[in-house]
Amino acid sequence: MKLRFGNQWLLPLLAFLALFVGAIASGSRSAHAATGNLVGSVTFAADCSSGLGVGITFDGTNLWFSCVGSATDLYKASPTTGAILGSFSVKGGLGALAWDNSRGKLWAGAGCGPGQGGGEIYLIDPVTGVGTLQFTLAGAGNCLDDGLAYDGGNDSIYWSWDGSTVIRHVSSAGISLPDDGFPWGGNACYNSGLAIGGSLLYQGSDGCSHVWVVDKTTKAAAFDFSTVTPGDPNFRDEGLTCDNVTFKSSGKEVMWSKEAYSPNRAHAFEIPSGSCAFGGGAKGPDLTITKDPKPGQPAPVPGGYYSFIIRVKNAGNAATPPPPRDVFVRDDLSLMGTFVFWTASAGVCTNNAPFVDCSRGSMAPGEEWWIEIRVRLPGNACQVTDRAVVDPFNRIPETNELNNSATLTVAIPRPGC
Ligand SMILES: [Ca+2]
Ligand SMILES: [Ca+2]
Repeated sequence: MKLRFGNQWLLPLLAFLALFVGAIASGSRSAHAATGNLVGSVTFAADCSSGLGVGITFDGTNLWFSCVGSATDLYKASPTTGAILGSFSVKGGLGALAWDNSRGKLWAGAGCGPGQGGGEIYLIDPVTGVGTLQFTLAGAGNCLDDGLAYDGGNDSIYWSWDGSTVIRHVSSAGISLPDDGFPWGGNACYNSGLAIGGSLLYQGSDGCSHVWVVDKTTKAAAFDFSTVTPGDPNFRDEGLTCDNVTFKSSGKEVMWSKEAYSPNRAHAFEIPSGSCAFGGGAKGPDLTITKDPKPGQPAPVPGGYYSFIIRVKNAGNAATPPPPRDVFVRDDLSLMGTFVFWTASAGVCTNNAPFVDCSRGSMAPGEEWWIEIRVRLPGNACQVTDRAVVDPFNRIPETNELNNSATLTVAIPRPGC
């Protein structure tokens, strides 16, 4: 937004009327012209004490919005009724918001709170409302950030300050990326809201009521659409957020766009299906593994039996791509002992000494798989060690390939060790 003052007294009535006009407009257009159709509107049950709030984001269930220069600067609200479900005093002022579905937290920019210069980027716990400064970006023109997007595809942040025509692109640690500082996609006004949840970057334009969409890598224009809202003539794009959930029953995915001035409200515009998942896009498959001694067994003795438990999890939360198939674990017993037996929550293990190879079918997001392996320990070792690897031949692409092995070392008390 460009900071300004406006006459807003007609807006409650006009926002109400917009629902009806928008519905008529949607119904009168062909299915081919769906992008940009007004799908829904919400007026939140609380205004900011300053009268200004630019941030909006969707966490998969609810909308969150922020307030500039206000003691209460963060609200959680229903996307359908606008009812307030939670409120927080985080920093005395917040700007743009972006839900991070990988971390389950909110990224937030500055909103003219005490001491803020405009470049501060916070990560906020949605339960406690505690916000922690992550880094501060240079280049802010004033104390307000009105554009922030989190890209779960590569754990990065897009940021543009109030009145900007360039967009910063940094890692989640604030490190400049190769395309950092690229020009925005619009041809008039300034960039305000930013949103991403796939390969496209959505860019709002305060003052021009238009959303420009570019390929995030090449920056080539993909499409654009108007957000001029009948019955709400002062409405402009300040914050943007993708929502592929709220209107799913009607087969629609939307971009919420938030107005800065009271009454606190947002309109939802249809976007192409699959083009922008909430929260920066879901996290794809990520197999993880741990290995621990089986609890409750006697202390290890030379030549005795010993059991350990391997736990594999698909830590991703993505419905697409499909869950990884043929998940495979190789456990190396060469420095551990001799195989005795296995048992598992799913799948089959085979003794291919010195390996135990275990395989099962697909693993849905969040699904866990445990394998218990029993060995006979050597009679002459002071300690044994064992390494298990999931997807050892890397046949499954994952968001993190570096967390696929676990090592267990067990000391065997005996004289001379
Ligand atoms: Ca992994
Ligand atoms: Ca892999």
